[in-house]
Amino acid sequence: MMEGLAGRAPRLTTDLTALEAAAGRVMAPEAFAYVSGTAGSGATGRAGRAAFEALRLVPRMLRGTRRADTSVTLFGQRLPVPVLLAPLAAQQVAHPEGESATVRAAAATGVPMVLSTFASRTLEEVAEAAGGHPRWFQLYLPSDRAVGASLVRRAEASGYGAIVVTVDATHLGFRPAELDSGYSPFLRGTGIANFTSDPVFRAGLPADADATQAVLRWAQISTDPTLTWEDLAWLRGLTRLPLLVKGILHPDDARLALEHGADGVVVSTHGGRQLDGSVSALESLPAVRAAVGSDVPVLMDSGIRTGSDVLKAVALGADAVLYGRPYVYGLGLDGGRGVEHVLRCLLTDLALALALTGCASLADVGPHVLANGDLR
Ligand code: FMN
Repeated sequence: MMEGLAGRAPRLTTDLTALEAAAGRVMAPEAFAYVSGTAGSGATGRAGRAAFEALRLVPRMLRGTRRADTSVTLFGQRLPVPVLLAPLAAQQVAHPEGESATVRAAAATGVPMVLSTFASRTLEEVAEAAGGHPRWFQLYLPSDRAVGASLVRRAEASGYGAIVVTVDATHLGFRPAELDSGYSPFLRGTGIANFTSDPVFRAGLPADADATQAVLRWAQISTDPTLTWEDLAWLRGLTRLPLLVKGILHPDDARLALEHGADGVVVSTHGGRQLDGSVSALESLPAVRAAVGSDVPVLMDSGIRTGSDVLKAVALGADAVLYGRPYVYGLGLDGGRGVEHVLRCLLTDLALALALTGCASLADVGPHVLANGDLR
């Protein structure tokens, strides 16, 4: 970030609105529509941003902090920042290297990656590209449970540090931008690599199955609208890895997740891609935190764009956040270098936001950093 002061402009803009617009100019129109799209009227996507913008931080002065400590410990693992990359499917729509480029950028910045079940690279390929860098595996539990169990076993064998089971997309949201373009990366075979490489999935196909048959089988079994909390308990029995449930918005669902074996929850609207007109994740966060108590890890996503947003989420009870679309725009613009650029911007911005609110570390962040109309 000193380069700007040295008179060198960055290759990519540091302004996220401009970055999204630039990605829209270079990515294939249908790919950009897939990544940027939201459900229905877009109300949930807008509410996600509005919730952050409605909160105000109160700057504090002369605390003598040279550089704030942004580290956090989750499941016994120390992370340099309270940020992980959100699982975003089918990243080859943005760049041919897809998730392999993303994870290398994640490793360069110290930010762990949560890899989607519907990644365009296999979880083993991404593990190799990651080296020893920490990463978690996001699971959509397939209706063919044997395939689900196989995915979990492979994630364990490849060194993924947690399973994040996503529960808010057992029915896919109504997404006009995707519907109107008539485009699905998956139906073109992008985003099903973890299935076509899976021995249990392949055993369910005829020996001479072609790519179309694999896609059709994937479409039949890859998700399950009949899932219940008992299935979560079953999943709990499969693995000793930390288990998080992603897509929680009601405090009772957070309690149910813990009762059925979860170790943590992710408060999320799926980036506004599921229920149109939903409560925002940030609005739900304090109630979810209160429901699970202070010791259970609570993460959140949907609408995080700046360092101040991360701070606001932490102030309302999040231990860490998942960062979504902007890094895929970086990937579309400049591959792994673009992802790294976007992450470095966020991390610099977060360190500054901490310092400017007078916090020496994340432990100092609480509701008091937010203006509540009473500054006495
Ligand atoms: N969430 C999952 O749990 N699994 C996925 O495979 C997945 N794929 C996504 C693909 C795209 C293109 C987008 C935009 C989101 C996806 N999500 C998925 C949701 C993200 O993990 C995250 O909740 C969301 O992007 C956060 O919102 P934001 O990007 O506006 O910050």
